[in-house]
Amino acid sequence: MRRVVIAGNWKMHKTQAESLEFLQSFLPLLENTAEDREVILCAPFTDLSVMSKNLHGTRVRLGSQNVHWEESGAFTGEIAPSMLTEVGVTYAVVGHSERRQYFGETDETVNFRARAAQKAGLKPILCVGESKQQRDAGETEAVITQQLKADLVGIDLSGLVIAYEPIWAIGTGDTCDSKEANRVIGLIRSQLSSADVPIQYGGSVKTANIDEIMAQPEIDGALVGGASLDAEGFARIVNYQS
Ligand code: G2H
Repeated sequence: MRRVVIAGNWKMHKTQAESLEFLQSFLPLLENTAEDREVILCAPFTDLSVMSKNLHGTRVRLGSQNVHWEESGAFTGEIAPSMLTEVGVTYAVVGHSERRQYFGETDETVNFRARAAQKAGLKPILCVGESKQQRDAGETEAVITQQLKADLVGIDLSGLVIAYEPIWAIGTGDTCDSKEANRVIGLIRSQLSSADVPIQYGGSVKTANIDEIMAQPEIDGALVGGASLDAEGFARIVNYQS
């Protein structure tokens, strides 16, 4: 039985004060959430410590939005795995398309980050997905196959979550058709040597489409950006109707 994993990716949103305000509204809304749903908030680095204190004893796990592969050193602007585990972080997003697109991440650096995360006891949420141009050229399968091959070198699949995020559906309101997302996620699963890896869909997930997305048999959860910023909205997503 695969796990259901719903993660909010706040990107560059929310100060510490705003993150605490969110939790105050959000946590009570999880009282009746099905036991088998894992709930994660991937917050900006500056929020993690204070959030961790406020999440103690709750079911919500914390995630970072990136992690470096070295433990320390002259890497301005980066964060080490142990700095994250020390403040109670459990998950680390790696290879988000915004990192690949705007910050020069390659499959090689994504793989370094994922491996270092696992070595430190963090669980990577590895993002893969094709661009509009690649989709239009019929390259979706080839692109994803190549990403998986390179990103998963040396990775222990038992501690991994994968997020399929078609780049053209991110933050655009242009959600990938749920059946198509299901198809690609099935393809991703067929390339893994373990059948147990939770695979999420990400890209304009919102309250209006979460039930349909989660009804798809291959989809084990969601990585939610914009719609995770509002406590009531994200709680509705976590409490999707199955
Ligand atoms: C995709 C997603 C979260 P959004 O990046 O990772 O963002 O839901 O805003 O499309």
